[in-house]
Amino acid sequence: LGRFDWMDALRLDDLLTEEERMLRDGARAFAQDRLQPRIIDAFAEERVEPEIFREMGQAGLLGATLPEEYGGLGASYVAYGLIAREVERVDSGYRSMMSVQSSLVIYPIYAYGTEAQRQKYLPGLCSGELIGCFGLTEPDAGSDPAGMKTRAVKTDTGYRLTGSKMWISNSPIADVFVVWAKSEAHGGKIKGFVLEKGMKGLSAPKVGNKLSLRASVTGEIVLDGVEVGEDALLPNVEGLKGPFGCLNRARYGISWGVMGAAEFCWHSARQYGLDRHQFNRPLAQTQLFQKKLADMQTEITLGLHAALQVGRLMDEAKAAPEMISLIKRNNCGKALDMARQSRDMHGGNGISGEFQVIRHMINLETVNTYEGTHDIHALILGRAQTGLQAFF
Ligand code: TGC
Ligand code: FAD
Repeated sequence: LGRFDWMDALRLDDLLTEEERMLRDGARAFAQDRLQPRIIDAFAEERVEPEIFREMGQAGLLGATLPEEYGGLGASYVAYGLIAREVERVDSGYRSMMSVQSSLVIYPIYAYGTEAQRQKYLPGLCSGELIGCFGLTEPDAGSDPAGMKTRAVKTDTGYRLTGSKMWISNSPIADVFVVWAKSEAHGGKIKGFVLEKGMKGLSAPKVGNKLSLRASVTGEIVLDGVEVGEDALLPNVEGLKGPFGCLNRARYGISWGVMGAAEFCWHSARQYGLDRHQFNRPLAQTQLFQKKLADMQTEITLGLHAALQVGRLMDEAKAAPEMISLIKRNNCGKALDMARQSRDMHGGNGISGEFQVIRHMINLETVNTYEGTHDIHALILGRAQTGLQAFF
């Protein structure tokens, strides 16, 4: 008979390669040694620490799937997911910083950019010397990015961009801005542009009073007639499939990441139940407590194995966007439920920042919303099985 490891019920570990286990262990050590000691205060003080990008870069956590010649590790998408899980075990905001940089900035420059753009930006983005952001959402275009108003107009030397982006992770501290706009010169189709901090007409004010993801800064991108050269255009993609190609990767990473946050909440509830006694016995010796722990163990195990399967398919270039919607939606929704449950199992202590579960719970509200809300992914899956479009 096999051995049962309560923390790895279906032996995910056996399904990883030696290299993936090594990268996972390195990411775990980095996250626990460098990120965990800072997060309680950083969240409480809404403090963003840009130097984290350089530290992540040194640890090889940025652009890990990129070929080595551009600053990556040539790692698998499974390894990328394992990194996201370890970082988000500490905080969703830190994972956000990592995944925007890797999937939403490094990836489009690599996949859609010229060789000159790759050479110019990728090494600095992978080392964390440069910080990137991704501007798709607008004040009046969130779930429906096709409704964007940002425009690129052709000039003699390039393009003039006008519009505004809203809810953009990292934008107030970004050096590099990947911005999506409708381009007149391309028949009104959506095109990507790479902008740089300091360009005339470009600003990125911070969004204040954010009660979730407080360790990751969020801002606007204001484009007040920003003039760029032809070399700012990402030439190799047009239409919504440009930004969605990036989102597929980020959403996939999130499906692993949120399982890391959920694992933290599960382990914390288990330990709390063992330590705390009421009615002359540990809370963990009550049937209700054990049922909740069993539910968490089950959902996390299933969520991780589903993410692993999609990761393997991504590495074989066989993953469909609907598969990613399924795991992004399921894992975010389940992680949020588990964080709420864990908060409850900690009783009054559950609302204290010291026990950390309420921070995960509050963060997961954002993660369940960004990169396509829970309901938007339901509509993507509903369309895929009925053939009927229910968005409008
Ligand atoms: P639809 O007609 O479905 O598609 C339009 C074109 O796009 C292509 N496409 C995809 N391509 C690749 N991967 C995908 N996942 C794709 N989904 C669609 C599609 O093939 C088509 O191409 P073409 O060549 O035929 O034109 O478009 P729609 O307008 O009906 O879209 C509807 C909907 C709801 C599915 C879509 O707009 C959607 O997913 N909305 C959610 C928006 C979203 O996810 N925003 C994310 C913003 S970035 C962010 O949140 C970062 S937070 C990161 C952090 O801090 O960690
Ligand atoms: P809306 O689209 O207005 O949705 C509001 C509600 O209506 C949701 O419940 C939604 O599910 C529902 N809804 C919408 N349409 C339908 C429909 N057809 N049928 C049924 N229900 C519907 N964006 C970026 O581009 N880059 C970033 O880096 C980035 N970072 C973010 C960081 C944070 C902290 C946050 C909060 C958001 C970030 N976003 C970013 C934006 C994020 O992707 C959007 O918030 C998200 O896509 C939802 O858009 P919205 O907020 O406009 O909500």
